[in-house]
This record gives sequence, structure tokens and C-alpha cells, in this order.
Amino acid sequence: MHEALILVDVPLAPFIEELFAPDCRSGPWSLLEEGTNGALQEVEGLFLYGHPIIDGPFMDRLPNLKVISNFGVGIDHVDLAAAEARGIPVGNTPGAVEGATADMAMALLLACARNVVAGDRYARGPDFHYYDPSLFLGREVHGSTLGIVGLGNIGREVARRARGFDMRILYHSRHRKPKAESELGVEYASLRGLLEQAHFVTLNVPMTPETRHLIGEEQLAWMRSDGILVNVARGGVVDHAALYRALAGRRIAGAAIDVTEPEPLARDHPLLQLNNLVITPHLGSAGSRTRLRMAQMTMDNICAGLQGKRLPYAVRLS
Ligand code: 8YV
Repeated sequence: MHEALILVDVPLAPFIEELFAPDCRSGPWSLLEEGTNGALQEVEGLFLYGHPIIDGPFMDRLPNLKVISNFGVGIDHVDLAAAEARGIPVGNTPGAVEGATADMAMALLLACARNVVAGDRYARGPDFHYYDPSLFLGREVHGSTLGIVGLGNIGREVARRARGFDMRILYHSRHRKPKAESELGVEYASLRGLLEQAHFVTLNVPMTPETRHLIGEEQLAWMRSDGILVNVARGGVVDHAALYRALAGRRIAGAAIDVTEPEPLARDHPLLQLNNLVITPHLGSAGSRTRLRMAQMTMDNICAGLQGKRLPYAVRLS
């Protein structure tokens, strides 16, 4: 039986391995460095877990590549125009990650607002001898103002959750969204107006040339001094050097980030030394149901692509 070789960019988790179609075998990314031309010719699919850059020259090294299937919705690392020019379909996992990623935005927001991480360390440590009502005073989330930057599928899910916390919700996006405004009770604001008013700012934009360093020195200066920035989008949306300066100088109160650029950051990166930063290792979609659904969709795209069929979850050039 012909077994299609699918390259995977990081070792496959066992629950994903189980879903691999019987007529597919996975191969390690190292084949790209070590493999002979013959071995590269065997590659028919890419199963992308992390965010390796897949551009035209990369695709040209794999002359029999039939499908690129991304485990996740953000597809900024794949050159879609180059894939289209070569007739290689690209798939992702729309609809699978939005709820879990919005959950994570709220988890980070709450953790940062209410000192959950520092409180956890203290409660386990040697200094906790008696209850002190003046310790770890945070900001109440309920009744505060939330600013959502990017009211796409994830941003809307964040808004739904924030309503349960009785928050006033501002949003900023390229275009005003009157339907969402009435459905979700959100108010449009300019980016500056949003940053100046919101106690919490969540970033929910895709990574594009326009959103690179959308939040830099100037935008951080617009934020309230008691403001908290939450990033569950892509690390590149925030200028890390500017964020470091804003946090270290207490220009803003805190930040909670699930994504960085690069990912992971160098272990001695100065951001990692700050105690007003909460950081997690890109856990946005890391719910077990969500990850299973993502794996199924990624494999469904692979199977369709190998058979020359339309991908069930195809990414289209916009
Ligand atoms: C994935 C994500 O975990 O869907 C996305 O865009 O960033 C995450 O949900 C990630 O893509 C897998 O590396």
C-alpha cells in the first residue's frame, strides 16, 4: 500500500498520532536538513503544529507536496499566495479554537488583575504566617472597562464572557460592526480612545503586516497607568522592548501574555524577570476537547488534499 509521507514540525503528541490516517506516515522536520532529494520527493503533506515559516522556496524543495494543513487557525506563517501559485491547498481549523482562546484571555485577565500567580507563590512560601488584609490588593474585574482590539471570532467570544462580569466593553477594529454592537452591547472606540479608557485591554487581532507592533511605545503611553494588557493573539502584535520598558517603569500596571515573538523567548529575556508580567506557554487553545477537534480537522484536511479533493476547512486568500 502506498503510504503518504507527512512532515510534522514538532514531535506528534500521542493523541494526535492515534488520529493519523492509516495510509499516512509521519516524518520528522529534520528530513528537510538531512534528507536526500529522493526523500524530499516523497513528502506529500505538511502537518504544522508550531509556526514554521512556509514560503515559496520552502514549497519548491518538496516537488510532490499536495497539501499544507495547519493545526490552528492563525496562518500568518504560511505564504498563501505562494501556495496558491503552486496549486497547493492550505487548510486550518476555523471554529475550533475561538471558545478556548477566549477562555484563556479571561483566565489571564483575572490572574493578572487579582494576583493569582503571585498569590499562589506566596501561599506556598515561608512568609505566609497570618492573614493580612492589605496584601495583594488587585483590581476588581466586574464593573471595570474592557477594551477588545480586534472584534473577530475570538474577540466576540471574549465580549460574551466579559458581559458575565458586568464589564463595560469597548472595541476597536478596522471597520465598525453595528450588528455586533447591538448583539453584544459593545461600543466602538478609536484605538487611542480604547487604550485611554480601558482598565483591561485584550488583543485579538490576526498577525498581519498591519498589526505588527500595533502596540508599541506610543500606544502603551496612551494606556491608563493602572491598565493591564492581555495578549492571546500573536507575540508580534506587541513590541516586546516597549512592553518591557512600560512594565519595568510601571508605566502600566501589568501584562498577561500567552504569546511571544520568538516563541519561546530566550530564557534570559528581561521580560521574564518582571513580577508584573504573567506569562503562559501559548495555551490559548489548550483544552482537551479543542485540541482533539483541531487534530481531527487538521487530519481531515490532509486526507482530502492527498486525494486531490477540496479541503473541508480550506484557507482562502482574502
Ligand atoms: C494553536 C493558535 O495552538 O489557532 C491558533 O492560531 O495560535 C493556537 O490555537 C497553535 O497554532 C498551534 O501551534
